[in-house]
Amino acid sequence: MANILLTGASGRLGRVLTVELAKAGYGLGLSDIAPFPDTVPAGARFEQADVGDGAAMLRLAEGCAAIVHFGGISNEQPAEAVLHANLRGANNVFEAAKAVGARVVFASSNHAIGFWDRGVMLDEDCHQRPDGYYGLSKAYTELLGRMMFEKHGVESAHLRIGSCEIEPTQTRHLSTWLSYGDLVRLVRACLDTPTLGYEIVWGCSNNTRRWWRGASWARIGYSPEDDAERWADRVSPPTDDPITERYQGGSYPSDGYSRVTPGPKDVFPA
Ligand code: 15L
Repeated sequence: MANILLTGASGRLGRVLTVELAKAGYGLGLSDIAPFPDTVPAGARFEQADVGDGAAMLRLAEGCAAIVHFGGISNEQPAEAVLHANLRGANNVFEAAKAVGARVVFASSNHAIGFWDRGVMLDEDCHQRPDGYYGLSKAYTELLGRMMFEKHGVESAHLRIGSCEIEPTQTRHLSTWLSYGDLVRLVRACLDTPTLGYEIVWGCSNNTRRWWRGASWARIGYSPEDDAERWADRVSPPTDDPITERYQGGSYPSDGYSRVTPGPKDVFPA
């Protein structure tokens, strides 16, 4: 099986991927700015490194067929912090991929499109509508991947992950949930498909109430098996915040929101 570099290995999703990709037989190089909290699987190696360190990323990517990039900041934070970890980090990962001839599987996020109204069915090529600096960093990396593919032939998949949790706990999750099992199926599909090209991919399960049409799923061979609907009678009810409840990004659009009059619903055609 191919050698893979996994950034963000010490994070919640990185730890899930570490176990499952090792079990599936991929050769794993693991990296994170934080120490790895679990036992490193047999045959894998871990090196503590900052994704903002380009030389380290290049060294770690040597001999890898793919970089699964889950490193960086994973929630809304001040712009300066996001710029270093997520923009500089993404540049370093893509430069390393270009240098060693690897493909990139990137943990993008629904927050790249978080200002779309709920209930609007979106395709992968809808307008990016980031709901904060974090979402903006994901939108940037999606565009970085496009440039890297068109200019240098670097293949990449940008997984617009919804809510990857053990189980859905909020009403919004009935639309946005990605089960751990489907996360692993999704990443493996991106690693195993013979030709990846450049793809934006919705990172959700086969939720009855999802807002995202997965046209790219068939191209990469991803078949989600789970559906959040099973939890419909157990999730917490909607909040009383109209901004949170209006937009797909949930609490992120509402974080620091200072617009006086609500934005019109039809700024962009879906
Ligand atoms: C994300 O991108 C975050 O990393 C995660 O912590 C959740 O907030 C998720 O989005 C979500 O929208 O539920």
